[in-house]
Amino acid sequence: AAARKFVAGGWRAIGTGRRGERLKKLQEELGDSFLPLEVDMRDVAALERLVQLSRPWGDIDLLLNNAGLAPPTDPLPDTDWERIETVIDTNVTGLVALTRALLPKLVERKGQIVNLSSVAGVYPYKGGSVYGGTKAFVRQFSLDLRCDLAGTGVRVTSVEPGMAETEFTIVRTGGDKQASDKLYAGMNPMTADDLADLFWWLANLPPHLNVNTIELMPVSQSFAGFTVTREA
Ligand code: 8X3
Repeated sequence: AAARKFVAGGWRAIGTGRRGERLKKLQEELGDSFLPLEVDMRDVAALERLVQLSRPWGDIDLLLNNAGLAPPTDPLPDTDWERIETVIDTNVTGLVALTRALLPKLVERKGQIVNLSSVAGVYPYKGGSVYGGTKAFVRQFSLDLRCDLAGTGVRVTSVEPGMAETEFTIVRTGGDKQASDKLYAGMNPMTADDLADLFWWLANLPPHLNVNTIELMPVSQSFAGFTVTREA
């Protein structure tokens, strides 16, 4: 959705992901303004090679760190280590590695970094320990990065969305489309396009403005308070 939005607005966009076929399809739709790159966020060496991109693709004005996923909401001891590791490698290690690799280019262009955190990084919920932990990392990483970037003109924002109906829950549940449909049924969740509009807004703010964090939810999602346990 973000690639569509930015290309429609006259930008060039590089789309990275593991599923090359999908990226190729998007290129057929978007044309020469879109460069598909098959990359796995868990492959740090491949991320570091992105710095070799030549012009015009190597002139990077905006890094949208969107890749991320959640493990199932099972209690921690019941969750496979492999799934936990994939989440940490993608949401934390991959995001830091890619940001680190592209920073010199972003500094050169006085660019912008938009990191996808989550409301789960601020508000705890049952089964969210690893996911929420990674997203709290993304939020704090974004804020601290601003200290390193003082004087460079590079902007950094932590975007913290609540429920958006994308593939997020299908991935979290290990491919259970019915569970995903049930979760979002009748609650009017945010969409990928809502988020793309937000990214577009952030990218078009005057260069002297930095939105540090921005949190958004669908109106139908709110808070459930604390759990209190009592002795019988
Ligand atoms: C996911 C947000 O509210 O679906 O980042 O857990 S929520």
